Amino acid sequence: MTRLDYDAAREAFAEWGLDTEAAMTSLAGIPISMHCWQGDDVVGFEASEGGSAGGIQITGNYPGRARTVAELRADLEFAYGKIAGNHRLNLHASYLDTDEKPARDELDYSHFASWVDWAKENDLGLDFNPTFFAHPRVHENLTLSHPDKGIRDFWIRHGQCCRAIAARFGQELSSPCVDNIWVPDGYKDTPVDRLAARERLESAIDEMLATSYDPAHMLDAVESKLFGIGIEACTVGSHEFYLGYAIRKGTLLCLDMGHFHPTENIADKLSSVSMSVKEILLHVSRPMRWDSDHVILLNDDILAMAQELVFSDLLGRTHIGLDFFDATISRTAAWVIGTRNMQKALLRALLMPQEMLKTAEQELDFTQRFMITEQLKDLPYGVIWDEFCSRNNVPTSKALIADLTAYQASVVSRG
Ligand code: RNT
Ligand code: ZN
Repeated sequence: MTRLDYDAAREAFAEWGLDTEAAMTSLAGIPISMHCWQGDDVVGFEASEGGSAGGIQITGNYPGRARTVAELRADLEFAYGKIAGNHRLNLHASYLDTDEKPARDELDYSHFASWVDWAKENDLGLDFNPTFFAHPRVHENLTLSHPDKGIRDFWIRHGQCCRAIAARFGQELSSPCVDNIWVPDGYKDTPVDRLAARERLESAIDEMLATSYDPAHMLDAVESKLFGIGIEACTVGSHEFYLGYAIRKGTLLCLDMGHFHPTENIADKLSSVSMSVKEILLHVSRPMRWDSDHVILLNDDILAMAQELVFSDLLGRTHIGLDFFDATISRTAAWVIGTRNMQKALLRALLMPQEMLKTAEQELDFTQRFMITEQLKDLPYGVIWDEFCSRNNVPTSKALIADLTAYQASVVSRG
């Protein structure tokens, strides 16, 4: 296939003082935590308990859904093989691999040990999430903030097991495992005692986090949300709730791009939040009118997010996780294209004349800033991307489409 001239492109960037070699090296070192749940529409491998999905909605019935751990791993191996760099897998507790049928509050490392073996074989880090949805003990969309102590305690125990598992993941893989807590708790109609619900949630999380683990093994994160289907009026774990919690208790804060009002600029939040919390977890997603979890495109929202990470020097303390699930297209194509879009956005951010732009702004020369940002858009970013992929032995352009299409054809017969 024709490849455009990298040397000419490198020169075009050099004229702006930009080093494409350094940018490619930086990009190769940025791990992205790919979420397991795009591979099977958030179904998981429990001897299915069912119950409330907690406001998460998956639509579509595209053929090829991974139905077993082996199928999911095969799909993941294919996907990672098309993505340059060493990355991570973000597992949910519902993706256990065992012949036993442990209840959610009986999970232990043995139920997930094969994932660690697999992660080692594939040179991947692991992140983890307790699963507070799709279970009969999610009652009236409430878990950790339920008025019934028995229900709260069940979910506290679940969270505790998951932290122990996550810490072991981090220890085994010598890389901290982010354990992200998201609960669906909320109300369809306007509650009258939001404070009581939030106080219950806070003390439940406090209890869950009471055991401390070595941060070299495990990092706790908390994820806020604005609303979900069936939880329109109030989410107990709102943004303000968890922002305050993370600041006071020293946890990571997870910002999911779908969990705010659709017109809010999530990229804008990073610098502010970074002044008060040590580390951030991102759930890069694409809401469409609501928290719809569409696959991420290389669009303005993602570019803005990547630019903030680079310009505010936040890559060292931000864990980039993805959170989308679309069952109307090939699930492996969604993983590969979505993850590569995140990388493409980072590459563009790494190839912007930061100092030039910051100086213009500092001098209140908004005309310069405007002219520069718009002229940059004509630079041959695609050529650098192709070079990056080629050096990392992953395909681009029509060759990538051919590979994704062929793999999808190979899984189409799954029932
Ligand atoms: C739900 C949250 C949460 C989930 C995953 C599956 O609204 O975004 O992160 O998507 O835990
Ligand atoms: Zn999320």
